[in-house]
Amino acid sequence: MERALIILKPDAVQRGLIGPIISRIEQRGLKIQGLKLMQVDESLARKHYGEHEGKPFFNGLVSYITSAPVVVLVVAGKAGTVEMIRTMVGATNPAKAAPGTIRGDFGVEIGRNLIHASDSPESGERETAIFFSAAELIADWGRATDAWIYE
Ligand code: D4T
Repeated sequence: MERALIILKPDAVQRGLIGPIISRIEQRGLKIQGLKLMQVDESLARKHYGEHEGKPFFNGLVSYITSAPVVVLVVAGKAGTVEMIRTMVGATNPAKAAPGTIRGDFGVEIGRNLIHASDSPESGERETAIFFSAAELIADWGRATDAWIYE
């Protein structure tokens, strides 16, 4: 199993897109291991986006992600799941994201790109540990449909 941290950013929450976006994840057959509504503070935002510190869009990115509540999820599946989720999310710039992707169906501009998803299994583990305590995660719950999703 591998897992990704997903953030439904403030624009997704404000626009009432929590349900439609989470539906896509559920309908795909992926398993949710953690889920909560939270306010990201500046220090958490700077930690999460540390690789972008110093870039021209960094301050805007921090103020965007801290501007209103977000929904964070941990989503798991067999090997290849993190890449599958990135494909579902679409290109960073919604203006260039393919139709059928989350950003390509719901967004128009890079500074309001609705969703974050970890870019590798390693990032998935690192980011999960930043946003969730062990007690907030249920890693191994059995799902009645598992045998109908995985052979
Ligand atoms: P996140 O990290 O939010 O899932 O987005 P991506 O993984 O798809 O893209 P990223 O890390 O390269 O960028 C992080 C975040 O910064 C915003 N951004 C990025 C921006 O506002 N202007 C830019 O020029 C870039 C490259 C959008 C996503």
